[in-house]
Amino acid sequence: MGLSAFSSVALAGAKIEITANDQMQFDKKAIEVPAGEEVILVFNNVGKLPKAAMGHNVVILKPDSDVMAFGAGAVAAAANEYVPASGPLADQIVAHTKLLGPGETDTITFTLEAGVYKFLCSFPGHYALMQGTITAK
Ligand SMILES: [Cu+2]
Repeated sequence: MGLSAFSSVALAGAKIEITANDQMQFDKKAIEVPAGEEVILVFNNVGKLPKAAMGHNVVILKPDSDVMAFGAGAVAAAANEYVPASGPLADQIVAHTKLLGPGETDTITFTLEAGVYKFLCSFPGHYALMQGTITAK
């Protein structure tokens, strides 16, 4: 049992929490997770502004994706809450949360091979500030 308790500490990165706020900021910019293991991501929008003005999501892109080009192109996917559903941009998506309004939470799970993944909020205009990296190793 001692070994198992130790293991759960070592794997604490398998559950991650990210918040976003009305200042267009994620609370984390660099996250590490274990490669090849299921990761639980809990995403909270702790802001107060309406979703139409300040909605947030977390979109995780494959390594080598161009986050700026993705953010610019995602504007065209308004009908799908700014997450492209098909085409070259959609092909870059590893996982994404729902677009959240104030006080909302979404939980997703995904598994990453070793690598450095970029994440962003794809709400129009947010990606310049709202991006970071998830390193799986
Ligand atoms: Cu946002």
